[in-house]
Amino acid sequence: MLTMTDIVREGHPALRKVAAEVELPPTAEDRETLTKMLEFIKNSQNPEIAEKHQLRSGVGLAAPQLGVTKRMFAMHVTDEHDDLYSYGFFNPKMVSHSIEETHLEGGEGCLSVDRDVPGIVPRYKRITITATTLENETIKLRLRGLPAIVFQHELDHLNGIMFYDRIADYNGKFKRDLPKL
Ligand code: K1U
Ligand code: NI
Repeated sequence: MLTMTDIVREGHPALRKVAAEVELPPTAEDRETLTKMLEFIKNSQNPEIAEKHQLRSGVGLAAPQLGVTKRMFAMHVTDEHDDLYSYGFFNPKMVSHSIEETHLEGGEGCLSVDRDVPGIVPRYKRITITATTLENETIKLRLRGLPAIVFQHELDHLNGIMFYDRIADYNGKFKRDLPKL
């Protein structure tokens, strides 16, 4: 099973690369990696397993976070209706999005970032995505709320983008708008 020692941290070059498309159908090795990533997320949300193996709780994990620069990620998250979005995705794409944006009030975190980075991370409120699943199905899904935010955070990892790259610098804008003394 994967543990926190398998996850690379800020400064690792894999987190800043644009990941390569996964050749489909995926190899047994790629399927195994993605299956383990989904298992890690589930384990991290199980208090007994998380405590035993010292796992930080997470709702998603992207292959570059393991140092593997391939376009695949896992997410395991429920929405406000308690509907579960549990997927391993190969070559995920966001095909359209709302104009309207949203954000998590408390900001975002990342399993590859061992520090608190406060700030609002703007995300699209509703997105339509396509991907090939671990079950080898090509799917098209509409996501909103937390599952949409998690999808965008993980997709960013495949493009070398960290959540804090997107933090709106409201304070800086405010300062620039003030007249000079
Ligand atoms: O990609 C990662 O490092 C995992 C990360 C994903 C994520 C965090 C915040 C917003 C969107 C996506 C985490 O899972 S951080 C910790 C976490 O468990 C969590 C975050 C938001 C809501 C609920 C839990
Ligand atoms: Ni992250």
